[in-house]
Amino acid sequence: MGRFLFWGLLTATTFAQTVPSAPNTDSARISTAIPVPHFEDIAPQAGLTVSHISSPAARYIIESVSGGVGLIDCDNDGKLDIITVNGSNVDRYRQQGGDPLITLYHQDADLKFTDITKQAGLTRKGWGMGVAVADYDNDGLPDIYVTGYGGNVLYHNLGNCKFEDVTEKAGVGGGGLSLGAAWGDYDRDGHVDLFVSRYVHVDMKKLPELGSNEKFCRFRGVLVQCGPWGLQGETDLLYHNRGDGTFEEVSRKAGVDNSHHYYGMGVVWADYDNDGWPDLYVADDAGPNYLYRNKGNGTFEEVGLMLGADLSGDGQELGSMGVDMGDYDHDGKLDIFVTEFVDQADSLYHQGPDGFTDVSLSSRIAQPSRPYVGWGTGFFDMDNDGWLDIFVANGHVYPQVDTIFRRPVQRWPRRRCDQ
Ligand SMILES: [Ca+2]
Ligand SMILES: [Ca+2]
Ligand SMILES: [Ca+2]
Ligand SMILES: [Ca+2]
Repeated sequence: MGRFLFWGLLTATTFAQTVPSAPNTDSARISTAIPVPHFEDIAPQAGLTVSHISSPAARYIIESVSGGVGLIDCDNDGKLDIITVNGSNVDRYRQQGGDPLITLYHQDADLKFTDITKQAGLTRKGWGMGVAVADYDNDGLPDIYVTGYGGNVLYHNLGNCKFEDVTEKAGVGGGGLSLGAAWGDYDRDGHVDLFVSRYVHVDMKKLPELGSNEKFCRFRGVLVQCGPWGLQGETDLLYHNRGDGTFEEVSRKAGVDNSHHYYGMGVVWADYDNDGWPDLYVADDAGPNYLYRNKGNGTFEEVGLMLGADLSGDGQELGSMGVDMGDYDHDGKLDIFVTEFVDQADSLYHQGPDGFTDVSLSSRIAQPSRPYVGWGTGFFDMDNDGWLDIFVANGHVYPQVDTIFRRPVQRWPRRRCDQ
């Protein structure tokens, strides 16, 4: 999701000059040596103007998640179109069943986009969370899968950016609070399959009120939303594509159903062991992550624990959100990057001969990532030098933290000067 957010809303323009001299620190010396590409936010003038619907107060955990972005060439004109996920909030969901799950922008000439959501038939309402694009029926037209609260949606592309809601027929409605989705042909039968991660159980009629529990609804002494600790986690879903427009939910049979009920977030398919079978990584919030090795017979085994790709380098369960895989050091083995909660270093799992090692400290990723809650992410080569870079979209789940961060952040430099 992060990768799509990045490419969808920002366009590289020029390369900046070398950064001026800075204090004598290691990080400063590195930044002076490497020219950094500049990016310009062109979303408003490009017509990408539909507001994301959310609740700034984030009174409930469901109000602190949502907001994927996807790219699709919905009419095969050679130019990418943009899908944004809209979100909702508790009041709107209760009163009107939420909001249209997504907005589809068609790319016209000169980098201008037009909102074609309605004429495209993408009108299902709910509470959108994520989006994944693939041609599930091999007709040459990319289709759209949207995750959300209260039911997911599969939109079949009819051509010319017109879509039909085929969720019921395909049997991929899911339910609960679904967040991540990733398409991958795990059994290599030529029909792409679909994995969906789900987060916590949410009952809209019985939401735990902000600050209502001393243990689970406080952050650094401040009353905040409740969860995910103390809430029931949902299972995950794997839909096998039958090739006739319908799917079978096989997560339990395949061994990827998340029987521990961890809080599922970002997901990615990739063949980490280069055996030709796509494997699966699931980032779980506040718990161990899963690395599922594809055994090639329709089933998977969890190897994240054995290979050292499930916890931080010092064995801590982290609040994992986004994930991507890429071979950042060109040794022929895929590595894993995972974004984490505030006060936790984002994880960079380097794959060696005997498994994975969290190298977030030695790679200098740890320090800049600790102050933030990391969300969507992606490996990409921002300056075309052949080496993968990493983008992270940061945010927070507790708007109330502003009240506790404001003073210490402002006072810190003054205290140093006084010494
Ligand atoms: Ca299709
Ligand atoms: Ca398949
Ligand atoms: Ca594999
Ligand atoms: Ca590597």
